[in-house]
Amino acid sequence: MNAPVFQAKDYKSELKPIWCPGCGDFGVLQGLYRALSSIGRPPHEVAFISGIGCSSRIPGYTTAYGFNTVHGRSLPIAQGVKLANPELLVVVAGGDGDGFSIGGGHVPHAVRRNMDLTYLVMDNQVYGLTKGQLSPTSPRGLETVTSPFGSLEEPINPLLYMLAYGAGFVAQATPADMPGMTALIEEAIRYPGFAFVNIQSPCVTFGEDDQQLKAHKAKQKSLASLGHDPSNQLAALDLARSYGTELYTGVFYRNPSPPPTYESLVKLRQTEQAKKARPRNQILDAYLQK
Ligand SMILES: Cc1ncc(C[n+]2csc(CCOP(=O)(O)OP(=O)(O)O)c2C)c(N)n1
Ligand code: SF4
Repeated sequence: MNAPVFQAKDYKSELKPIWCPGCGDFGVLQGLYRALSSIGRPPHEVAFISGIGCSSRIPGYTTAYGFNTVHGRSLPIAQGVKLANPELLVVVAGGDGDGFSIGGGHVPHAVRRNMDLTYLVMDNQVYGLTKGQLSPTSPRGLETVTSPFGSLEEPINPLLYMLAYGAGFVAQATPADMPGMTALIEEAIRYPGFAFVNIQSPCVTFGEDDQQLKAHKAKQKSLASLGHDPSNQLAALDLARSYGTELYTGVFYRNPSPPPTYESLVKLRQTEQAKKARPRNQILDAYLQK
């Protein structure tokens, strides 16, 4: 077998991660480097877009283009980047707080618009960067600095959200299974449309305890080993209901007939309009003729 054109180390920047020792995000970053190496796109053809949080530091740790944006706004900015340059491979990364609290309102619109983006959420069930407050995925009863007697709220279910909004690719992974997680990231990136991977990435400092990776290893059940057919959306919805109790890893749903992406429809519209050559399209025509 030929060596990959770009190796994992080619995507690694000189900036040293400042995550706490043992943080799950280290594993996620390694998996990302490896997935990118398998895909083989050069770093300058890749862009990482994130919000704010420990996990949102990822763009700085890669040699790809990167934009560490504002809290909860990674998806709108990533969509702008993709639309401006559809040739870029755009990966969006961030935490459960960034994605499902402050950024939660953007999720359904990003999903229904269906751009070719990969959204990786490092779900650690707390706000890590701001020192361990309750997050939207914190389990009921979790004691945090903002819930010292235990959370009274039901967590949201990111897998069900994404499936219900109509995402074409929905998966879950854990860095406790590095080969499995790497393969899922690669598959999500290759999916031609909006793809979501919920990565159970423990916060060893403010999370439930510092042994979660070990617990994940023992607890995880691969959907493939259960005989799940990822083209079966109803079965995916049913399995996703176990978020928080079971740790299912693998592809919950992959649309067997992916619909056109938003950027491909925009391109089509631009071409049609240019053909009509109405005066109001002069600027667009000039742009297309460049
Ligand atoms: C508008 C705004 N509100 C609040 C904050 C403070 N803040 C920064 S990161 C963060 C939450 C981080 O949690 P999460 O997104 O789950 O990422 P993690 O650090 O756990 O990886 C908050 C509340 C901010 N930076 N900007
Ligand atoms: S606070 Fe938690 S999420 Fe942030 S770097 Fe430390 S272990 Fe990771």
